[in-house]
Amino acid sequence: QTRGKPIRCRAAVSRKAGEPLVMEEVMVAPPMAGEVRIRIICTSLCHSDLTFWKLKEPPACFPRILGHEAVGVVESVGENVTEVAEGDTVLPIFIPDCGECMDCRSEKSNLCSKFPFEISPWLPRHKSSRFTDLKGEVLYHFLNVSSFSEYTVVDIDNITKISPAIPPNKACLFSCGVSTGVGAAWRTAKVEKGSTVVIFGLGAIGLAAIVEMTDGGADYCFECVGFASLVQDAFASCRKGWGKAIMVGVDKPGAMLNFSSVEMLHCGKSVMGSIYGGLKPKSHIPVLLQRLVDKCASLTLMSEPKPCRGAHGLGLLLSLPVSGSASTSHG
Ligand code: CXF
Ligand code: ZN
Repeated sequence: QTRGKPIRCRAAVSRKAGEPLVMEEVMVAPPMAGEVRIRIICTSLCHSDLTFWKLKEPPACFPRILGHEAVGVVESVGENVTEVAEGDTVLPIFIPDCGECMDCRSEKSNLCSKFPFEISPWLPRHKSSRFTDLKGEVLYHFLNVSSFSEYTVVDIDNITKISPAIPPNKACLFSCGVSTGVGAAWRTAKVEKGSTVVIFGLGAIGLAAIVEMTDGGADYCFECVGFASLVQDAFASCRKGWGKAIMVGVDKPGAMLNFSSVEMLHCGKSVMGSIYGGLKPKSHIPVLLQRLVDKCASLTLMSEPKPCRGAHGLGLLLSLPVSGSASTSHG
């Protein structure tokens, strides 16, 4: 029985920019009001983890527990949490969905204004950390999730309940990469059947954004790598009159876009930003997961391979190269 008590468990701690993560024991405090403590059963690596692992300037901060693509099981809930209960399977998602603010109630936005998205070292509601190392030093959170730990604490507004029947190694990718790509096509660009589409960067996000590819100036051009300069190429590849370049990849904080104002004015094209593909975590993710279930049922894909679990999965992940040619979900 761990409810209400601190949990001692293993985590992969990022102590210094660009240096190997350190597997160590950490303390995870019980959830405060509006929060949920979850046992991570599967986590994957997104390119944004690498970006913030390598970054030396703020908003980078260390020591930190990275990781934001994950599936977990609720271990305990804080006061006022009724949406999930102990034992539920959940997908932590880095953008909040409070369901009450003007933006969460609007179909046009996924940018909650109760907890505006920021790269913060804290959990959003109480602006504090639930992690300490065994010396009592605070460990910072990452993207409201911090999944490179056997247990983590996440705000209820950053949690979507999912069916335990979906293999965690597949559901996990909906926490960020795959949803971001699918959402960019579905919710941000609203690509119609018959449109021409170009994807710059065919990683998990780019692949998830595909409709079809044709030659010529395209109706929609998605930048999925995270190079500001490539957004200009995407913009240049758009059809005049109505073409849209959609920014999906994440460049370093501070990277600037450079467009000729005349070109912008005369061409009738637009550039759009898209975080989490414009998806609303609590309403759109169940729809996407149901599509996965339907598709996999017809393709008999759901039964293999076995999901990676807990520390074994984490260990496996950490044994992979994390620089150079490593394949990650944005890249
Ligand atoms: C990113 C979006 C921009 C801030 C960091 C996280 N999304 C997912 O990796
Ligand atoms: Zn991500």
